[in-house]
Amino acid sequence: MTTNDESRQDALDAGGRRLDQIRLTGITAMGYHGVFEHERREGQTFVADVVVHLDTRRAAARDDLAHTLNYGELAEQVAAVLSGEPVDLIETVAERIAATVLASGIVQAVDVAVHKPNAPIQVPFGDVVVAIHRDRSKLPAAEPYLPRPVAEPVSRPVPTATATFPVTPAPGGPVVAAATPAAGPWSDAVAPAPGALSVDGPDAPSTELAPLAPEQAVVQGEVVADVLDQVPGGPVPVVLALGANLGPAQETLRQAVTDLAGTPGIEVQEVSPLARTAAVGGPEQSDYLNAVVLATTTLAARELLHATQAIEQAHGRERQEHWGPRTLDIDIVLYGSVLAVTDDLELPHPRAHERAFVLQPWAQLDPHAVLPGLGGGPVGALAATAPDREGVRWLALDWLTAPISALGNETGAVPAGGPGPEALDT
Ligand code: PH2
Ligand code: MG
Ligand code: MG
Repeated sequence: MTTNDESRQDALDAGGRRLDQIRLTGITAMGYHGVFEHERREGQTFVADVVVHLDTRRAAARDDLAHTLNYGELAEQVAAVLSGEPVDLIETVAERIAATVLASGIVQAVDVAVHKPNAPIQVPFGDVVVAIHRDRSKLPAAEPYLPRPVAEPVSRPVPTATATFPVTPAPGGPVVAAATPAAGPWSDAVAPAPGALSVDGPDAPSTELAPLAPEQAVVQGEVVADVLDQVPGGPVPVVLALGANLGPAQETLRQAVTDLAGTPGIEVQEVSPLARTAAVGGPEQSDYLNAVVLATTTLAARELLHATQAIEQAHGRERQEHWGPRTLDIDIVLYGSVLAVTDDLELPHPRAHERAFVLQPWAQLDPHAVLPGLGGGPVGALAATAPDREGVRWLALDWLTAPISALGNETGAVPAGGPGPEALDT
C-alpha cells in the first residue's frame, strides 16, 4: 500500500546522469481533507510516500548532513501537510508536499504519492493513490506549505524595510506578490521562460521591465516608492553579485569586497568562492570573474544602490556598451524579501534566477537559499538548470588571500579548462 513504485521515475541531473534518491514511505497522519462534510469533521488516515532526487555525493564525501536532506525534517514537513489545512483533493495535498520538498535548494525533483486508504468509496477497494512527479521543468502548482499560527491573518503584511528578513527567505514568506496569491514564485503560469527577460535593469535603466500582470504592477508600483527609500530599523540581509572582466579583475573584486566592508551601514558576512565564467550576452568579450557577497545593511535599498555605484565608479566603471565588458559590476540580488520594480532598481535582480554566474557562487555559500519572486526557487536547483551553467569554469576558494598569480589576474590570462589549485570538487 505504501509504495510508490508505479510512479517512480528516474530524475536526471543537468548532464543527463541519473540522480540519487532518498525514499521515505508510509508517512502517516490524521487529516481532514475531502469533499464530504463528514471527512472535514471526523478526519481519516492519510499516508504519503516521497522520493527525493538529489546528488548525495557531497554529503557522503564529507559525511555531513548539511549537504543533504535531513529525512527526519522531511518526514515532519510531509506530516505537517497531511495533517494541515484541509483541502478537498488529495491532488492538492500531493502538490503541496511536492512544493514544500522542492523548496530545499538541493532537491532536484520529487515523487509524491498520497494515499487515502479509508476514502468514502462505496465498493470494496484496496487503496486510492494520487502520484505525481515534479521538478524544475514541471514546477508544483502550489506554494510550499509553512504551517502558520491560527491567529495570523490570511493576507500577509506588505514588507517594509523596517522588518528584518532572513538571508534565506522562507519560501512563500512575506512578499509583495502575496497580493496575487495564484501567482507565487512556484507557479507554472507566471514563471518566465529562461531568457525571456532581456533587459539589464539595475545596470542600465530601461523601459522594458519584466512582464507583470497589471494588478501586480499597480501593487508593486505603489509599495516600492517608499520601501526602497525607507531606512530599516535593523540590519537587513542582502545578497550582492560582483563581476569584472576588464583590467586586473581579481584584484578589483578583492578591493571591492574591502570597499563594501568599509562602507558605513554595510557589514560583509560571507564571500563566495570565485567563479570564472564565460560572458553572457553583449559583445564578444573575455571571461568574467564572479563572486557573491552576503551582507547585512542598515542602509535603505536605494542608499545601498548608490553605495555600490560609488564603488563601481571608484574602480573606473564606465557605462558605455549595454552588457559590455566592465571593470566592476555590483548588483543587488536581494534586499531582505523586498520585491520591487522601479526605474533604477529591481528586486530581486530580474535575471538572477537564470544566471549560473550568480546562482552557483551563491549556492556554495548558502545551499538552502531560495530566490523569491518571478522565476525564483531554490538557488541550487536554479543553478543546476541555468542556461549558462556550462560557462562556469571553476570556483576558487581562496581567492581573497591566494597570491594573484596563482589564479590569473586579467581574466583573459586565466588558464582555460582545468581547475585551479584550490578548485572545488564540483
Ligand atoms: N554580467 C553581465 C552580462 N554578462 N556574464 C558573466 N559571465 N558574468 C557577469 O557578471 C556578467 C555577464 C551584466 O552585468
Ligand atoms: Mg550592474
Ligand atoms: Mg550585472
